[in-house]
Amino acid sequence: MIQSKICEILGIRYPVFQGGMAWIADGKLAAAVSEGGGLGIIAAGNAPASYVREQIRIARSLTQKPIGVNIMLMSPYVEEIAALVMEEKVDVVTTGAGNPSKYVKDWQAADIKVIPVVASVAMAKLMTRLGVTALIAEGGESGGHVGELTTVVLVPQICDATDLPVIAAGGIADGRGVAAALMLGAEGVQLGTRFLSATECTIHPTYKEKILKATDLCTMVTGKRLGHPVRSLRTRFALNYSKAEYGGMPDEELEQLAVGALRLAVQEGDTEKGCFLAGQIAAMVKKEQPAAEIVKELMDGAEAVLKGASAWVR
Ligand code: TUI
Repeated sequence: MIQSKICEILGIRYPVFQGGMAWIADGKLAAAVSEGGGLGIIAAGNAPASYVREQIRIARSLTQKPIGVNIMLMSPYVEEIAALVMEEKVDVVTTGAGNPSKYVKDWQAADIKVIPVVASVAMAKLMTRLGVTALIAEGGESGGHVGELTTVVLVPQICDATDLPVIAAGGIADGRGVAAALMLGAEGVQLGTRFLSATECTIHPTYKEKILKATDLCTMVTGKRLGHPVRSLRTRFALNYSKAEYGGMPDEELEQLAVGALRLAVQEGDTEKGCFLAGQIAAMVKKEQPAAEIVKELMDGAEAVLKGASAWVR
């Protein structure tokens, strides 16, 4: 069985995090992953604090195991949610899309383990100085808001820059990806797209179907012009957005085009106006299955790969 320090630190069986996908990673999905031995993470996204509180309570009603909340630092509700996670005593906070420095001390004082996503070596060093618990190094293969570097390039550099445990994210679909991440120096992995196919994931059936039918070149990045590149499925919406982006649509109009697009995909399955966030591994998601089975399959797969690889060493 593969167990690393991060399992001990967090009190989890397998070093597998389920990514905090906005509007998708709710209390039900997070609880299922935690029950399966990984770390389930509720996404705050752009949702109000009341939604996040409700989801935390749902998760707590379904599992006694540790759960996390992902705070999207660009959210208009970030201050309220930063306070809420302390009131609700969540076990772990992960952050994304920015610098969480100003909240770290308070969270630590509340006994919350803080695990920020870092997209650069400079941010990894800064977070290490603040004494966070671990770091997530997320490469640009991931879905949603993406950084510049790929996982295979980012992870070893982050590992070299810190003594903290590093969790690799972006482009990981199965045991091979988990094994590769461990070989790069990571102690654990975070997956988002793979969990879209979980039985407990309550996205619109159209969203699930699109993931299950995806092929290798079916994601694209839009939003670079406004400074917020986002990877999603190559749908009518994404292609129209891209055309507008490179066709000179004014910034305010372009921003308007994306408002509510995520919710429309997740809740309505709207392929005309919805933005279906997905990572490059969408094509490797083959079937719907319980979250716990996904976690187990990832770790059994990694173990088999690592055992096989060690046989090459003379
Ligand atoms: O955050 C994500 N993925 C996301 S957030 C999101 S919602 C959104 N909606 C519209 C525009 C943008 C986002 C959908 N998917 N992943 C974690 C992540 N964090 N990736 C990259 C980063 C990151 C970027 C900059 C972390 C730190 C950072 O620091 C910048 C600074 O302040 O120095």
